[in-house]
Amino acid sequence: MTMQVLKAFCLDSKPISCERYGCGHINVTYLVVTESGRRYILQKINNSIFKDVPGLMGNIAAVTKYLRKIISDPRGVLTLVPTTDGADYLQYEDGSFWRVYDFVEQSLCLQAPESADDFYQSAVAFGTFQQQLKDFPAETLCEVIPNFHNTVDRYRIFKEALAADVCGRAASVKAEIDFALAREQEAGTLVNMLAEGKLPLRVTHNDTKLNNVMLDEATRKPLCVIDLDTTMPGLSLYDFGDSIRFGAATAAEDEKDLDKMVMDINLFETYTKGFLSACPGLTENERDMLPMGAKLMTLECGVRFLTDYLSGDTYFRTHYEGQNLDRCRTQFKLVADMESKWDEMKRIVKECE
Ligand code: ADP
Ligand code: GN1
Ligand code: MG
Repeated sequence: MTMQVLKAFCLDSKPISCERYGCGHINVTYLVVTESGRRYILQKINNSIFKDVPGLMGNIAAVTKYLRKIISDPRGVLTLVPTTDGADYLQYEDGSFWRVYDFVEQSLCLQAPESADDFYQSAVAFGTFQQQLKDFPAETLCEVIPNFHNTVDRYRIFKEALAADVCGRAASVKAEIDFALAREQEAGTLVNMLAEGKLPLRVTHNDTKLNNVMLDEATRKPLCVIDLDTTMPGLSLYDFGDSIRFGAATAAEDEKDLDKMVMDINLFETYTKGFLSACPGLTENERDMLPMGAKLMTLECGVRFLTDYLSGDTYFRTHYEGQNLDRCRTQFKLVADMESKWDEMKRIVKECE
């Protein structure tokens, strides 16, 4: 079927192979090689997670077109290969959605940092993405997943799940519920600042993991960020915060031994330095709120895991009973750890000025 799909795209010559590729969790990715030896990435877009594929592809096309005008290196931005009809994606006869990108050659895509510098370079990559898009009209992009980081709305859904308590689990997780509720007011900080015009609406990536950055094989410096599916209007602090939540944590998201889970302050410093060096265009309020971004993205994620636990694990895939509760606990442990390191986090941000 993939060979049929490929016929609809303007490749340089006939495709001779098409094999599953990479370690992504969302889309189905293939490496395509043509007769000339040229390589492409073919992806079947996950339209059960992404309900509005035309909207999503419109975002990717607009953002990459904008970046293409300001970046000269061909590997510096993802390049969509058009269909023979001149479209950015194909809806195949069975209803599935497909797109093709030029393969980013001579690159590395790491699953985990091999050194602190790899983490630093991922910060540079996402900081650069933010900086390059600082004048892009973010409000013209569609909200691929509505209210994705609207922490206030996430609390509303959490409280609904708590009231419904469909699995009868609430009584056994009182400590976690109390932890979340004690921070409800603070959880609205960023959303409120956005509403009051104190933080600018930006283009955000929303999946700032290391394996969404392509590094130059020779220099190990960033070439571009990939996986633009969740690119939408948001706050710069969402991208910064989620990177810290995931990348500066010392244990896995579902670690049971909470003593192992803290925020590594050195990694916080490494990421902050990389992000700010690449993104000098942040406003003073944005810079001031970087620690808050880290804390609230972590709190929000913990609340989402707790909500899913209370609702019977319907959103996040689980591999064992109670995994979402374990995930919630690591996130709340990280939040508590950030609270204990708050002054240091603030100092690090100040020292980067
Ligand atoms: P998912 O949403 O499933 O994570 P990605 O768009 O991140 O999908 O792609 C999965 C993997 O495929 C990436 O981690 C990367 O290794 C590889 N990949 C994606 N796009 C390209 C590209 N244009 N050039 C080279 N490799 C790519
Ligand atoms: C999901 O798909 P993945 O694992 O990259 C989730 C993120 C959460 C993350 C927590 C679309 O990301 O928001 O932070 O799990 N993505 C979506 O592990 O809900
Ligand atoms: Mg990915």
